[in-house]
Amino acid sequence: MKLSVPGRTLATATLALAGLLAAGAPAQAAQSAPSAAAAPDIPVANVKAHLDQFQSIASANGGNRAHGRSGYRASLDYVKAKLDAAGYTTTIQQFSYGGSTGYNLIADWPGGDTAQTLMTGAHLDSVSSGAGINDNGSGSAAVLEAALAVSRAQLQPDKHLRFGWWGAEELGLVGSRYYVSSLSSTERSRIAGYLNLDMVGSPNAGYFVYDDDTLLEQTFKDYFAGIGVPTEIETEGDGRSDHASFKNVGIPVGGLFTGAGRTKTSAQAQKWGGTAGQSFDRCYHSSCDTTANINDTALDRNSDALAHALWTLSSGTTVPPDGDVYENTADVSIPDYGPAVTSTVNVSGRSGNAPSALKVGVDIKHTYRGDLVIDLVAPDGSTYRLKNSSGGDSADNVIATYTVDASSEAANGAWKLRVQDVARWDTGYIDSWKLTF
Ligand code: DTR
Ligand code: CA
Ligand code: ZN
Ligand code: ZN
Repeated sequence: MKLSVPGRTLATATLALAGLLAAGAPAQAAQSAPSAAAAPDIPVANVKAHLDQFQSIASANGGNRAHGRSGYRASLDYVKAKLDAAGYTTTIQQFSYGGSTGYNLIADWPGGDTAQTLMTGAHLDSVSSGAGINDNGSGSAAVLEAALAVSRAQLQPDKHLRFGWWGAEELGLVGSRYYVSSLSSTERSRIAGYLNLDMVGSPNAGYFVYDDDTLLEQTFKDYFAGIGVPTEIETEGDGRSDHASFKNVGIPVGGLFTGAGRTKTSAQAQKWGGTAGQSFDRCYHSSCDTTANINDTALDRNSDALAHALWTLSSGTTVPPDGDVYENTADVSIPDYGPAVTSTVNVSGRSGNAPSALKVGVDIKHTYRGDLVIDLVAPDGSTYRLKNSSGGDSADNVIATYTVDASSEAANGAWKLRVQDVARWDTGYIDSWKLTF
């Protein structure tokens, strides 16, 4: 157990993101973003010009931009050249998959606090059956144009901005997983958030916002509310694009999506226009996913929403909120379908009671996390339920920060995290947990 001054731990990074939006804002407006300079409009014509280039590249390289094919590397070289000319520091990361060489492109905008990096990304590869202009030329082009807008503005944000274009997403998030796995835990904790754009120009568009990190979600929703466009929570996305690679290691994620093969309902057509009973993108993973398969309005709105998020989230102080962290990093194995286990954090030297917003950062590696019941047990034995079991939650790992009103509890004493696996077959362990006062 160690007392660590708020540094770059995951929980702190999450809180720092909270702090980012709250810091500098009056206490009563804790959720409002600090006054950031307004983002510029992203000219959709510029985004479409990148799509034209991706289309030409596909046409000149066997009709696609897939992993392992010449069209992918040509797409990456195009994006890299634009960024190099705009003053970015670019890096090509190479990996192997399926007998072919894959590539990620990473671009850093010089300046800003690298201990609080805001990252944005999109997969650059297509499926082998087509040019992949909506999936995911649209996301790649929108992220590229937002990065170029940062350069045009010579933005000097408080946070460091990093952008990524991923290889081999269509084969299973291969490139983004490779990138994240190449980071040390310290490097991961320096990424305060990751924004993902995958399919943001669907012809029969919906306006979906990822519902992972609350602050990132709200930032995007605020933008769309500001232009009078209703949004829905992205429900089919968990694990379905590159944000999952970041979320799986506890990095706060957000993103935008205009829909793939699912069908638009009548209610959705009422609020968004388009055609009910038709899929959002009838050319999903098909050869007809060309520049003719783009809804310009959707592409424009999502590009502008990304610029809004970048300008908003990258400003604000880098000082994480006050607080002392008490942590236990010892692994504790959780018996399958067995008795509860506990991990203890001893708090001492504090006066009075614990806060009404005690942060409980939890990092549990466990397959099928729906098996798990998680409680915080105060020194006097009072129990606070953090997570119930859930038969439908088949995702892995519980990497989360819970907020508990512990104001009726004395601060000092032995606090315990109690975890029980209440269903058979899946196993795991408490990796670490922490209290932030
Ligand atoms: N897997 C993505 C398309 C996709 C399907 N559902 C979602 C939800 C959120 C983002 C992307 C997607 C692909 O084919 O690249
Ligand atoms: Ca625009
Ligand atoms: Zn995609
Ligand atoms: Zn796809």
